[in-house]
Amino acid sequence: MLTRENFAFARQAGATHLVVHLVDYFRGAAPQRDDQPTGTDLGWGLAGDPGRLWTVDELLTLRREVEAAGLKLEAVENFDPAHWHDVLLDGPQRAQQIENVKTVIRRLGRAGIPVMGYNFSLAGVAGRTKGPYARGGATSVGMEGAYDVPMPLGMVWNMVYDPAAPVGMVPAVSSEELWRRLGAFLAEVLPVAQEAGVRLAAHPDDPPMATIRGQPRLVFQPRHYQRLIDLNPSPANQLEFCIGSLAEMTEGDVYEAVDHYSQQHRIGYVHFRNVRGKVPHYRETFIDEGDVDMLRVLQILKRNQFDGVLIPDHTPQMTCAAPWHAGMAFAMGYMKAALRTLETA
Ligand SMILES: [Mn+2]
Repeated sequence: MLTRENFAFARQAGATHLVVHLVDYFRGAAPQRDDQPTGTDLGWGLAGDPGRLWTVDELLTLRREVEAAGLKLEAVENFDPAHWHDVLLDGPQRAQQIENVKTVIRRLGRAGIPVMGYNFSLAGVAGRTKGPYARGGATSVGMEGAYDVPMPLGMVWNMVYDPAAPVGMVPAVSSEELWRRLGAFLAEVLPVAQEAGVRLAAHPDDPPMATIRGQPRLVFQPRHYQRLIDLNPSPANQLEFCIGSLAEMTEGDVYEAVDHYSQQHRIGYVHFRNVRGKVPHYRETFIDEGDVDMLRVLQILKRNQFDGVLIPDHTPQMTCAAPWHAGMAFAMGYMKAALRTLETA
């Protein structure tokens, strides 16, 4: 939640920058605030108001509040499905919704927010389970097998944008068709982003399966990030670089991927989290108990002069009065110490 108290918490935990979510993932759904959504076959909740885009005033007010807490507002993460569902689905409102996306990006630029994170995905972050997966039985998320239950009409990106949609299922499209949609989206939107001084940072598929809900995915192996970069040479075409998702992928090597993409200076910001296992069987862990040597990741980023923002992304919930906050504070403390180690190496 974007409250003054949480901004103070972030600053106290040693954060310098914030990446914020403006989409309410839980609207109309069972409350699970202050934790990652997992949801049901109907996804997380209802998408927002299709007729109301984030305003410059709202964004500026948010930026001022963040700055008043001693932080910088680095990025907004994720478009609202209500504003761009037909861009993803290539539906009848696509042209108008491309304009929505352009408007949001221009407004971010006017509000001085340099990065927009996005996830070009049909099924979205679906198919994960929740359980006592992390150290000491801490509640975390993971995957216990493929999830290809078809997606009902009116749904995309694991949210419902049209509760009155007719009964039926979203027809599956080919992987090539989804890449075509992404390419068209980037070609239309990146020039606007570049002019607005905003970089668009793409998250890989979470979970990184070839299909979820029978729909294709784009970036589910490390090499697919290169295909995305090569689609469009604009310097605004960047990556929301998720170490956890990369580690969950079945091919490649997470350290090689970090080296390869940080050398190209296309990383918008980093999701710095750890995981054990690979799809379709993995679990999100505390930052110091997963398969990834997080210090080695930092060393590679430093060697390649990455100077952007790292965020903890998600962490397991700790058993206490403030499970989310404790998890985040633990990750932040670890990150601060790891960065210090790097400075003195
Ligand atoms: Mn991530």
